Amino acid sequence: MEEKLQTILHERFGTSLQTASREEVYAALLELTRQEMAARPKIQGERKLYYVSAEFLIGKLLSNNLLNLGLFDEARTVLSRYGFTLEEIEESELEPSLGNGGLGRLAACFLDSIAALGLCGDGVGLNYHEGLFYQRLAGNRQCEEKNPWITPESWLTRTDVHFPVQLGEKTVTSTMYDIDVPGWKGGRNTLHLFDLDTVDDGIIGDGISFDKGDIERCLTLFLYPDDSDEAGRLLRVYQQYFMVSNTAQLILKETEERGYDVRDLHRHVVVQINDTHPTMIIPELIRLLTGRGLTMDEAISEVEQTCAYTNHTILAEALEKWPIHYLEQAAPAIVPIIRELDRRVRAKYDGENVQIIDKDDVVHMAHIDIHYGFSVNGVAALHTEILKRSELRPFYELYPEKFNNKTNGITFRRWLLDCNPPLADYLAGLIGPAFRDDASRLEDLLAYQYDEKVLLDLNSIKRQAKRALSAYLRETQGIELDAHSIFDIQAKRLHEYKRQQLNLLSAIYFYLEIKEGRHPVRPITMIFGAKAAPAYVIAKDIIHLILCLSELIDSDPEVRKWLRVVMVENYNVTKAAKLIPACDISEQISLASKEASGTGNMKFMLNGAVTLGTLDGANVEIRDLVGEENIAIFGKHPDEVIRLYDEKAKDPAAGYNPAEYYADPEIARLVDFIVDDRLLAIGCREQLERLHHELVTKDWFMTLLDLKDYLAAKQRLIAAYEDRKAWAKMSLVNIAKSGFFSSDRTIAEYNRDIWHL
Ligand code: 26Q
Repeated sequence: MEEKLQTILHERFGTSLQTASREEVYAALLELTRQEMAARPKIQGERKLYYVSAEFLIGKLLSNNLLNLGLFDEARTVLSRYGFTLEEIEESELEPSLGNGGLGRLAACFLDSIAALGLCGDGVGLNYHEGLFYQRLAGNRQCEEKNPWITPESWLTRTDVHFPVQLGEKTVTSTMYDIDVPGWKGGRNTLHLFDLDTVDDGIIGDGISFDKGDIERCLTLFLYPDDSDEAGRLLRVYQQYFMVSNTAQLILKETEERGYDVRDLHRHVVVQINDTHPTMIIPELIRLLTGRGLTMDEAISEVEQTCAYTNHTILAEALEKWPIHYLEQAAPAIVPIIRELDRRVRAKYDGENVQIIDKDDVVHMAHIDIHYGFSVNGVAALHTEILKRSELRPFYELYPEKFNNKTNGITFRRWLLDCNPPLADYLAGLIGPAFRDDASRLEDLLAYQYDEKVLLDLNSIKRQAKRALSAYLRETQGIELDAHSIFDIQAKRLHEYKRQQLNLLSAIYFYLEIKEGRHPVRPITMIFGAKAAPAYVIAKDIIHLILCLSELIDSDPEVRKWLRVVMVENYNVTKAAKLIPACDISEQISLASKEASGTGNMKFMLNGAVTLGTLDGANVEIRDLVGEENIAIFGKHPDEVIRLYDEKAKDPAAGYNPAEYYADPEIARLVDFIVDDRLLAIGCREQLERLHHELVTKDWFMTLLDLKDYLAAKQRLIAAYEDRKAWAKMSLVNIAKSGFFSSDRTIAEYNRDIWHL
């Protein structure tokens, strides 16, 4: 490798490893890695998977690709010979933030595992020019800025594949870009990202604003931060149709090129629809197949056996519904097909709640997927049960055989081997390297749970990671942390159901205790990482509170010795990889029944953090694996929460009422601090009062209901930290039991039950 790098550096920049800049070394490593990837065989198969997703949150690729190519250790050694680290070289790479959060990152982990297992499957999505906005923190607020990632030195390859797509009245011509997906020790698949040559980065104005009317110039400029931006909804439909029309045309073209008849599509192709965003692929495939001579019956039957749907949420507001006039405007070609699909459903079933087009002429995207797909899966055991029992119950009654669970997973290549080499290397020294290929072998670690030396080592690896994070935050944000304090981390999108506000009430509790002279046995560092959707008002108020509390504490020398509140700017995949190895307490505190799965919970566990969490999503499965004694569970049971919502649906005066909890002076003391003069002196009265009012009058996600139980659980966990050996044992058990959450296991299950590749 050293020689190859020298040659590239010499030929491209007339320099060498001795004299090159970090940027030049990055460019050379990128080129070398791209060459190595191109030399890997493409994974082939009689049956091919297309994983269609509006988001692929792939993150930086250099170290990850080197790892999968088996070049990671060599690269680290060669670089260190010339005084570089791989980490600092990778700083030259811009992160492709082509996703919002969990759903997009899951798609990226899945691509990694599909290739690792040698399965023939490509990802298909959109080539957003700007990733999810860059979050700048200023004036105790989030400011959104553009977040470009495409540079002349990137992983993208422009192809000569183009398709015509009818957008509204006009037909545009797409261009396909490819990114190689190298599998662990194996061949490669591809991520295909479609784009339009006419898109013009020059139309971006202040922050992330642009003219949404000019579709040809703005179509793939931005990834949508979620659906709370009213003005962007129509553009989002244009994007979705553009994505799936290209995907459908690619599928038919490749199937024919592979020598198969599209009349047999379902034997050679399976399409996994990642949430409802790619749903229009169903009518689009039907349209194209009828165009190729199949009858409507034949086309529908083929597509029904080809498409499978994954549901990622039970929050009603996140289930996509589009007024039919949006579709008429953006995707007129498929409207007649959607009407035909609706007609057929009406002929069979009369329940209003299972129709595709409702009485208000609104199209329910998930209903298309469930009627015209052969599989419907949830993403964690609890989530799938809730779908069957409540959210999708009428559909479960129609099609029980379609429903199945696939508990999410994460790729251990990125989330252990790549992000935490000290831990990975230590584990390899202890239990051998088998766990690198087969995550379930991490269980071999259990043999050491009473080994004092190992327990001490694990604690010192954690401390080393905490020091590394402190150094990083010092450089990037000028923040100094105490590596002997407890690192308590909540890193995920900001959303009321995830309840960052609950965590903040515990920060207020500790603050007030310290002010009254009762300090914790050891300092606590509370770290947040979270972006809020730009139009999500309360989420932004919560960020404001995090930042105001942080300022209040930092300016109080008496308190800051014992408590810190730190907000990491622009939380993304890169930041996650720095935070996760350094975490002691993993905050997974969503209102039970609301978090479909969570995947951050798995990443923290794998890196030895102990979970403080509710019985929600995959937390339930984490508890089942590690046992009650190795996790801190608190809060109301999901059944109880669902019951409270049901009561309120029947009678608005019944069910959960925050006022009843606010009447408790201990709770009021914490909540009222949000509008205490000390915070009002720092922050914005309007924002703080709005948040306070929301909590005491609405509190839709039942923060106050779980508050006391949460405080008690957190205090128990903090006390438990003082028995350093017992803590290390908990940490060890968490690492050892995390193998189940490898996305290799998840993908093997998708293949066994759904894809049959
Ligand atoms: C919907 C309509 C219009 C515009 C945008 C959207 C939209 C965009 C993104 C709706 C949902 C999303 C993202 C959802 C998501 O990330 N869900 C998470 O998926 C993870 C992977 O399965 C789970 O672990 C999380 O629990 C779930 O919240």
